[in-house]
Formats: sequence, C-alpha cells, structure tokens
Amino acid sequence: MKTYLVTGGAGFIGANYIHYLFEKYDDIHVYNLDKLTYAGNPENLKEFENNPNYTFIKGDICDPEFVGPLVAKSDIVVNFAAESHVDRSIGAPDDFIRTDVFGAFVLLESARKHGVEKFIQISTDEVYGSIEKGSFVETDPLMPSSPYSASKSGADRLAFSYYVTYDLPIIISRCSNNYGPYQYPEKLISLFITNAFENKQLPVYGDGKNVRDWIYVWDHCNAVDFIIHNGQNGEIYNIGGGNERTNLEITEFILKALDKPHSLIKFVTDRPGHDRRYSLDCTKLKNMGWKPEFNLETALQATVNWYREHQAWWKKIKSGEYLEYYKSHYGKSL
Ligand code: NAD
Ligand code: TDX
Repeated sequence: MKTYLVTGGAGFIGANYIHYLFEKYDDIHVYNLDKLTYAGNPENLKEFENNPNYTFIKGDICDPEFVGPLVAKSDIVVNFAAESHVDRSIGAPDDFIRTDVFGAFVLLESARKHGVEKFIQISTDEVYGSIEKGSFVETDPLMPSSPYSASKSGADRLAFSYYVTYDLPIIISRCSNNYGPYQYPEKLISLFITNAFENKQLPVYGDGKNVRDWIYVWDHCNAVDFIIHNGQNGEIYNIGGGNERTNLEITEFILKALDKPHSLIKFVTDRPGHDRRYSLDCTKLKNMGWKPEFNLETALQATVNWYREHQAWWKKIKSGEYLEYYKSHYGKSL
C-alpha cells in the first residue's frame, strides 16, 4: 500500500491525477491537501468522498504545522498546488510568490525532515521562456518571463537544490499546456469552449498566432505516473503533447466543433510579455518508453463534449454560485 500526498488535488490537473490514480491502483491511499482557492473545487472529486482510501484536507501548503504530519504519513509527494494563471500573475503576483515558491519550500523542508520515497515537483514548460525555432531540452537555461513562470522557476530550482544538497529523491516534470475535463474556465480552451456555448465573445490576445503545445490532461497524469516509476532522482523530464498549434487554430477548432460563427472571435489587446511560442524536445522521455496516447483533434472534441455534458459544473463557477457555496461551507479563507 503506497500513500500519496497530492497537493492542489482539487484543481484541474491534480483532480484528474487523483482520478487517474484510483483508476489504475487499488492498493493506495491518497491525501489531497488543497487550500480551495478560487481554482480548487472538491466537486471534481465527488465520487471519492466515501472512498476509505481517499482523504481530503483543506489546508495551505505554506503552513508547516499542517504540512509536516501529512508528509510524515506519505511515501510519495506530488506537488501540483500553485497559482497557475499567467494573466492573474500579471495583475497580482503576491500569491504566486507565496504559494509557488514559499509553499514548495515548506513541502521540501517537511520532506527533508520526515523523509519520503519520491517528491515530484510539477514544473512547467513556461520556465524556459519563449522560443522562435527549435525546441527546449532539459539542460537549457531558464528564461521565465511572467511572474507566474518566474515563481515556478524558483520552485523548480529549489527542488533541484534539495536533491543536490540533501540527497532528497526529487524529480522535476516540465509539461506543456494541458486541456481536458475540470479545467477552470479562465484558460484558453476551457474559457473559449464555455464562452462559445453561451454565445459570448472569444477574446484572442494580439494577432492570435502565439503557439502552444497542447497535451490532453490524462497523458500528463500518465507521464507523472511513468516518471515516478521509471525516472531517476535529480532528473528533469519534459512532457509534451507534440501538438503545436496557434491560438487561432485552437479557436477555429472550437467554433467548428460547436457550430458557432467566426464573428464570436474578438481580437483584444495583447497580454503583456506574451511568450510567442513554447516547444519541448521530449526525446529523453521518449527514449525511456513514454509517449502521449491522445490525438489532439479527438481529445479536444471529447473535451468539448465533456463541457457540453457538464454545463452545471462550469455554469456554477462562472455565475459565482460556486464561490458562495464554498464560502459558506469552508469559511472565509477562500
Ligand atoms: P489549478 O489552478 O487548476 O489548480 C491549482 C490548485 O492548487 C487549486 O485546487 C488550488 O486550490 C490549489 N492551491 C493553490 N494555492 C494553494 C496553497 N497555498 N495550498 C494548497 N493548495 C493550493 O492549476 P492546474 O492547471 O491544475 O495546474 C496544476 C499544476 O500544474 C501547477 O503547479 C501548474 O503550474 C502546473 N502546470 C500546469 C499546466 C497547465 O496547462 N494547466 C501545464 C504545466 C504545468
Ligand atoms: O482569453 C484568452 N485569450 C488568449 O488569446 C486566454 C485566457 C489566453 N489566450 C492566449 C494566451 C496564450 O498564448 O492563449 C494561450 C494560452 O493561454 P493560457 O490558457 O492562459 O495558458 P498559458 O499562458 O500558455 O499557460 C498555461 O500553460 C502552462 C497554464 O495556464 C500554465 O499553468 C502552465 O504552466
């Protein structure tokens, strides 16, 4: 029986990862430590509420008193908890520095004190910055350009330092842009699908030609599982979907899938410091035997279908009803 501490498990990728774990393993216990910020939603894990192998704990990764006993009980720590939206980091960077950097530090210190079998720091492709041509390999220098990616870079390198200095069993993953079920409707794909359903405009930043490499969230979860079992301590692994598309290409796909007109597209002022292109060289992971399973067009269509079938989920979020509900159930600290 392995015990996992998944932080940020009520968010988009963390929730999918917990679904993934319970689909794959019977003999595990999962502690899900999540602060339930605006992005955390326990509804994402409703089906596990009565599962004796699942424990949800509302708490902050920045609080060592809280984190210590949980880390002490866990074999594997997977740190997804973060402020994750670039636009929010431009408006108010404070929480990004606090959670993404200091929170990672608190988790690492607890791991140093109590010992763990594996500590996975979920980093991101954004730490490399933008690249015009070619693709980044794991040894390339970090050139983050937003307060979000700079915070993630801080945590990424701090985690590495705990491997070098304290010999902690750290592995760092750097994944590209995820899409799929349970994504908070503020990111490109989840926002545009839900806006299109409501016949609202789709705000494309700048000329819409920025390129992202899209990966279905299930493939990301699968890659994290793969590196836990096959990765080497102290190593970094790029995880990419191999699906580079411009934002306009993604937007057009969504409009077509929903049979909505192009007139919903609205070109708006560009994001400050907007990275032009992200691209990962994933040869390292490929040579170890991992590759993504999902094709972009099929999985994006499945994602559109998921949002069609789960309108109550995202409408509650978009209307503000969700925040009101959790404020009354979990107190004022949202
Ligand atoms: P998300 O914003 O949907 O979820 C983040 C979760 O962390 C939420 O449930 C939130 O409540 C929780 N959280 C925030 N602050 C916390 C704190 N102080 N203590 C405990 N919990 C806290 O984010 P996501 O898109 O699921 O991303 C998860 C991780 O994956 C992040 O570390 C992000 O940097 C990384 N990542 C995301 C992508 C992507 O495309 N979304 C790509 C690569 C890497
Ligand atoms: O309304 C929008 N209009 C628009 O044109 C939004 C929300 C985004 N965009 C553009 C900006 C980017 O070029 O779409 C692209 C994708 O934007 P986001 O969905 O905000 O993602 P990005 O900024 O690329 O960062 C994401 O991928 C890496 C995640 O949010 C990060 O958490 C992850 O680390």
